[in-house]
Amino acid sequence: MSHYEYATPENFLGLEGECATYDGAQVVVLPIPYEATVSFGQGARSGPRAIIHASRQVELYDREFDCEMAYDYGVHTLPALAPHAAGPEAMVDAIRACAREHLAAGKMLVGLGGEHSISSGFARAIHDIHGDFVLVQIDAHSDLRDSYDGSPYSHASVARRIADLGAPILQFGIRSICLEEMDYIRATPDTTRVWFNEEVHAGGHLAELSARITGKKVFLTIDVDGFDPSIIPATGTPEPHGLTWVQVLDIVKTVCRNSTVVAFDCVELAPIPGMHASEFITAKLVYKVINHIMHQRTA
Ligand SMILES: [Mn+2]
Repeated sequence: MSHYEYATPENFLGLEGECATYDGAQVVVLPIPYEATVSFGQGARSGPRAIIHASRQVELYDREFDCEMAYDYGVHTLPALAPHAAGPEAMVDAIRACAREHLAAGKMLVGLGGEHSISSGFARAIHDIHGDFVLVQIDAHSDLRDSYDGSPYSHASVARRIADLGAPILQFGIRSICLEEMDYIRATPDTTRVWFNEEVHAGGHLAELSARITGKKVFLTIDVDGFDPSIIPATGTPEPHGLTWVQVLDIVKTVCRNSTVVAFDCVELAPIPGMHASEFITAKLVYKVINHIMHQRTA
């Protein structure tokens, strides 16, 4: 057997043993390579596989917590959820049914997209299992159109579909928006709060974020295009003047310290062949976010 080359398992972080089994893991990663309603650059369907592959090279030791945290909480990676041929609404239902099963089992659920419409399925499952929750969204786009390209389940309408569930919507880094969305934001100031990119760059947003989520359940969704494209260029609709690594993590830390994060997803990575920085940075981000969530859960 020693003649055979050793290969790290093709799961999130490349974990082996008890901590990678379903029963032995508190965190479950669900890859959703779904891409049907994208408007511009293609490739989000390759996102989950690229993130998982890159994650095997992410250092498990996290200096911030002074331990190899993944071994403490355990991470099980599920097989990828197959795209539903009947269209976006059927896909949302399929994601909802799958997510509900793992939330009901008490797992911290992590979705890897895929296009942003997958978050609608997660949100419905969270609503089914946990009831009221707040959406915290990091994104270049507010995704608040009532429909886009004729579909209410488009990735460009995902936040609106989640608002339909009664969830307050808190958004950070928005810098591409249409008039319909601006009108909606102005009409719903109590339930929709948007910090545009220049407001995040100016600072001062964390105190209000904290006040709006304290004691509540949160669904955290990170569209990688929320980052500046100089950090993560591999996404379908990159926008300039995005958030930095530190700005995103400050928002994540504030969310984790002041609320209970019940699910998290990371979407819209569209890998550029031969340019692996984006998937590695995304993999590191996902591990970092999980560490903050699980640190708070076990504190
Ligand atoms: Mn976006």
